Amino acid sequence: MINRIGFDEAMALYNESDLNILSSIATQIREEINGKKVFYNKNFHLEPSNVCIHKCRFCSYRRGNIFEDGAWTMEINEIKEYCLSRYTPDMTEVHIVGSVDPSRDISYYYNVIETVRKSLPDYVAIKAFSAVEIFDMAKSAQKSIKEVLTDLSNLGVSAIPGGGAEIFDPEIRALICPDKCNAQEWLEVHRTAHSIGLRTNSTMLFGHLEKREHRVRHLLQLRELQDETDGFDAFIPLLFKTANNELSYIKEAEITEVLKTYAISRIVLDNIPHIKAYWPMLGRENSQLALLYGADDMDGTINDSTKIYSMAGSAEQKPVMTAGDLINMASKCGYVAVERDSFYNEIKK
Ligand code: V47
Repeated sequence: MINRIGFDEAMALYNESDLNILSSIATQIREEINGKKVFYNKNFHLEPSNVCIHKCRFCSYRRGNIFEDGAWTMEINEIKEYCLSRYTPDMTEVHIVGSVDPSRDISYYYNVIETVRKSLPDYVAIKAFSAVEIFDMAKSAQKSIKEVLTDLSNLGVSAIPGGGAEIFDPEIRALICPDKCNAQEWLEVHRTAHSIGLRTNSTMLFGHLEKREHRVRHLLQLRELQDETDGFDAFIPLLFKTANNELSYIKEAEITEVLKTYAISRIVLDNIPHIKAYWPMLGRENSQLALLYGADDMDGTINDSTKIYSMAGSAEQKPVMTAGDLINMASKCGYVAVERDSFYNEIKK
């Protein structure tokens, strides 16, 4: 690739360009890749448990055991009931991320997938388990990552969400999430998923203890893996939400910094086709702004099925959006909303 942006240039753009310039560069790139389209899907989330062995300092969702206030863990017989309570017939995806629950072994997670697969029509794609959960399943079952991913794929998983990447820099990672898989291990799970044909997403948690230079290096590491495998569909910049966690003393990043980070992500990640403005985290208006800074995807209708961001203080306490809402939001920004499936195929009515 000619004229690819490197670390120094990305830092110079980040530090020296004003918002207008970043918006226009990011918009030019997003329109070259995705035209005037803003993608969305019809989906719901399943969070089987929030009891977790890991103690990520940014997390407001985890509980240390089932007796703590706000803890939950679903039995297998509750999974089907939950799916049927959230699923509507036009949905095309269920997004499953929970925790690393010490009371569960790998057979539970396999059982969750089998149960979801049996509960929903075949055309609903299962996007399941973050790299951290998959890494820990393999470790505790003494299986290889490839074996676990192959088993999950055979049971019906067709994509992996982007969670758990946080920030790759080892020093910052040691401060915010010291006890879970490291950057190389996260990347290895995604590399292996790509090698067996699973599409995956990627993320970066920003606005905590990291600096811009750590973000740019994180983006470059994702870009390098994408050069190798071409298996990432989307990148989701995740803004650290500050309520109810051990890092609550940090002030939430200003919207100008958030938008700059979206634009820099779009500019650096020249090989990842989609940048997602995840509205349960950003809120509706800031998601619209992100569309003007390189984002081309708004995720989905959600149907009040995720608690990760409401527990961290997001304005979206019961995240529900209709397709009409998403279409209007895109159109007010000068874009055309397009319904997609989990693999960015357009759904034609
Ligand atoms: O890995 C946890 C983040 C992630 C907080 O793949 C927090 O389509 C901000 O990965 N403030 C899980 N972020 C969610 C995730 C995701 C979300 C939307 C779409 C996709 C996708 C993936 O949530 C975790 C962590 O980085 N997180 N706590 C917090 N207080």
